[in-house]
Amino acid sequence: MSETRRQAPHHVPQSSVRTSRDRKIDQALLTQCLALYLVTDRDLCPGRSTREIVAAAVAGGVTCVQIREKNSTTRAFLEEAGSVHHILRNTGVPLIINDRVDVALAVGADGVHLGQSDMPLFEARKLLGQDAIIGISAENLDDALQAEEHGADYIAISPVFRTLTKTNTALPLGLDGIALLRAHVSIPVVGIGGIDAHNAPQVLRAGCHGVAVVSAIVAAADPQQAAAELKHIITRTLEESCTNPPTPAF
Ligand code: TZP
Ligand code: MG
Repeated sequence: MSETRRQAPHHVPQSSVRTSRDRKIDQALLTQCLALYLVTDRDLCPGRSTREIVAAAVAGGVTCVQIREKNSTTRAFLEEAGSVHHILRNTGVPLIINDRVDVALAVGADGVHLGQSDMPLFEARKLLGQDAIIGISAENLDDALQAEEHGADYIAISPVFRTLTKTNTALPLGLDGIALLRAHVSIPVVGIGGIDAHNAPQVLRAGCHGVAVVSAIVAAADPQQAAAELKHIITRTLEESCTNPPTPAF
């Protein structure tokens, strides 16, 4: 894992998500990095490379990037992750690898994102160490409670709404599901699944610290503009929520 101190973009305080204390994740900073979380999908951007999409999305203001390669060879995944790592260097935007702890280690990514049938958190933590960011997809309250208990750094509530991007999802948890999970865990939570510029404010008002999107940026005609629009909406909604915090549910 590289110890490079990343230069934060304007929206992220000027320090690394990883700090030099015991547990190296700075949770407040990680929470900010989850505000607009891009998950890549090469099948949704024919004619454009994942690198181009990531560069445009970062210029538009995404605060975290996850490389998700479901149909690639290990070598192609490594190459993609390596070049995205290069793009993100000195931006303050963390690089997260979907599913593959080995790829994360090989490219020196900031962390991994694991689903319920991927490597268990405990094993991933053993391999990656205390200063890696590990996110877990939670499809219900039990998943979320277990993820927090086992030391996840954040949870992705998955899916919030119906989506065509991923076919093997659990039933959508909806806004009530966000409120329920958020009421029972104290680590940061992002929503994923069917989120776009129209419904992002509802997802944040229901209790998510950020939104994770695939098609809203990757499949947009202008990914930079799509990211910038989402970022603007998210920033405004989060600022409003600071003055009007959501009523705790359940
Ligand atoms: N995990 C749960 S839903 C999903 C993933 C990767 C896909 C979300 O895609 P979109 O296009 O933002 O609905
Ligand atoms: Mg997975």
